[in-house]
Amino acid sequence: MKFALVGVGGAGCRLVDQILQVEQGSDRSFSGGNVLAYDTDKSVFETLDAVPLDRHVLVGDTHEALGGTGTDGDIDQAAAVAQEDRDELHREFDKLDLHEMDAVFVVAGLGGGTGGGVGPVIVEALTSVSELPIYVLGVLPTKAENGSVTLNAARSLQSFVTHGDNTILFDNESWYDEESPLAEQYWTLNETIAQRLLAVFAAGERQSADIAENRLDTSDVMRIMETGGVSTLGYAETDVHNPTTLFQRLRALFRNGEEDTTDAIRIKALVKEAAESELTLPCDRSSTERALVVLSGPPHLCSRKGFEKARQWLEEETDTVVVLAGDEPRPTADDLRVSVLFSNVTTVPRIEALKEDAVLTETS
Ligand SMILES: Nc1nc2c(ncn2[C@@H]2O[C@H](COP(=O)(O)OP(=O)(O)OP(=O)(O)O)[C@@H](O)[C@H]2O)c(=O)[nH]1
Ligand SMILES: [Mg+2]
Repeated sequence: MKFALVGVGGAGCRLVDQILQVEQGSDRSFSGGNVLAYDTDKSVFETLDAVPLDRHVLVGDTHEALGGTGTDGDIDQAAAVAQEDRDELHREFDKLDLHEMDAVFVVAGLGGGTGGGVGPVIVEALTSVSELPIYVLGVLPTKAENGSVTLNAARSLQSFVTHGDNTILFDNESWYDEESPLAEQYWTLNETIAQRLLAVFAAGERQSADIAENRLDTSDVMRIMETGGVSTLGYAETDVHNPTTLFQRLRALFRNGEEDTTDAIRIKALVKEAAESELTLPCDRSSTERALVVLSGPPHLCSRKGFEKARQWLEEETDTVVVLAGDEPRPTADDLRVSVLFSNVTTVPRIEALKEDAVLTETS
């Protein structure tokens, strides 16, 4: 899938930069450089390595209260400034070649003043100028952050889900290490987020792609995402032996049914591992509306039989009839990777807790 990336606020800009770095270091082309980075704090732009200068958009610098130094968590002020400067913010969309894209990802930290306040305004604006699905990649804060961060996250989550076509969440709380400061872990956390997002949404965008047996179509991914609501990603990988000599390849090609069955069992086990892995947003998997499985690895392992078994298992496990699967063959790979997207999950303890904490903060 081809998608434009629009980062908003510190977390959003850093994540877009991280994803772009991965793209530039790979043989994939998914954003093709169609990126924008919006922030009210100009110091963030200095920390970006991959997003080019002409894509840095400073928001609200002419407003006295902001002046290019950020909102300090003030979500209302950020939203008001974004509404006022709407036309200027929209003009930047012209830099994106949206005709070449399948979707747009707006990326933001939901607890931030800028991410949570300016982010939804940008999502809304994009939906009004483009027919493309506008997806959100959002980061939830940790419990240890102050009350206003929680309140921002609870409020902005509601706006993002209302205006965006689907919101994929990553929960810092379940991924960060309490023993060290959160900000020191941003890079590691962002690496995980980028890896998981790209394993699903950039599959099939390899320039030297082989013909896949069960090709993952962009329309399949979009169909899964069509549910709206909140979504989460799982991932698992394992090392495999990839036959590289001609003899080994021929043997793999003409192998008997027994080996095929072994592969099918392996694939099913790995899909199970991915589905039961720590999700970007922990949830009750059976509350998902639709699911997608992406298998990436040596072509001989992307067997149809394995796929069907894995798909059936997931169908039973999540109690949903809409489970799609696709593969991404990587001829020289010596690992097998499985990614799972659970779309529109509705039993999410972290979101319930966030809402309760927000009510407590508001009333205290
Ligand atoms: N995973 C991850 N989380 C981040 C990162 N930066 C910030 N966060 C989280 O996102 C929340 C919002 O932080 P920022 O994105 O810096 O805030 P902002 O959108 O710039 O908003 P203001 O600075 O308040 O105007 C924080 O409370 C953290 O929980 C990051 O790089 N990675
Ligand atoms: Mg900031």
